Amino acid sequence: MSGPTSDLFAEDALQQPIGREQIGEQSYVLRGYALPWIERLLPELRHVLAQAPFRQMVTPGGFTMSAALTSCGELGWTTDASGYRYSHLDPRSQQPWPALPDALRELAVQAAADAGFADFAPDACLINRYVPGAKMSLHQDKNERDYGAPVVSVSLGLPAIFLFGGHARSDKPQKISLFHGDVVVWGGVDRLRFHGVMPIKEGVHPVMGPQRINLTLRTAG
Ligand SMILES: O=C(O)CCC(=O)C(=O)O
Repeated sequence: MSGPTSDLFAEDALQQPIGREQIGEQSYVLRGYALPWIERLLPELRHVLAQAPFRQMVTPGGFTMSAALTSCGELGWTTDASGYRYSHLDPRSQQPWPALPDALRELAVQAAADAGFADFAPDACLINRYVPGAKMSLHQDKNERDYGAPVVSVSLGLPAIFLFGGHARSDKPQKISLFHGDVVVWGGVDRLRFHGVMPIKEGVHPVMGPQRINLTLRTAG
């Protein structure tokens, strides 16, 4: 191949690391792991978003989150003035959240198993949409009923710098670049580590456009 398209892919190939990187005792980045699922994943995602569109949510402290959110699965994570919680109904439509799609579940279960967590049974997938400038502050995932199951987090679209901290908010986080198709899995002794996302840089992803979408699967109920 020649011309600008092949150059673009050549640059991507140089930029995107491959394989499995250990980032904690029981935490891994699985580089490009979701790519073989993408063709099935994107129509599933469009179907979910048609039923439960992205919306801006407000924290209990009154701040509007810069990432827009929605969910699929039996339980969806929400936040408003009265707190953070999982609910069976989408508060906007008062309907159940869209079902967890098959390819997304398969991908998450297989990624968890490859990272050492057999029998992952996700019942909640939070979907975050970041436009350039949007971020996620350091936080712990603590609204799930038990912490035995890992968190599986799929990145699509624009690259991001993922912050992976320790068990105290003040612990200096590792800065990990995440690209389209990367999957991060953390659990076990690392399950409650602080994590977040730095502001997304301006850009247009060739498949996803000017945005990053993150799908985070958990066992919540
Ligand atoms: O967007 C990401 O990579 C992380 C999302 C996240 O931290 C969360 O949903 O709890």
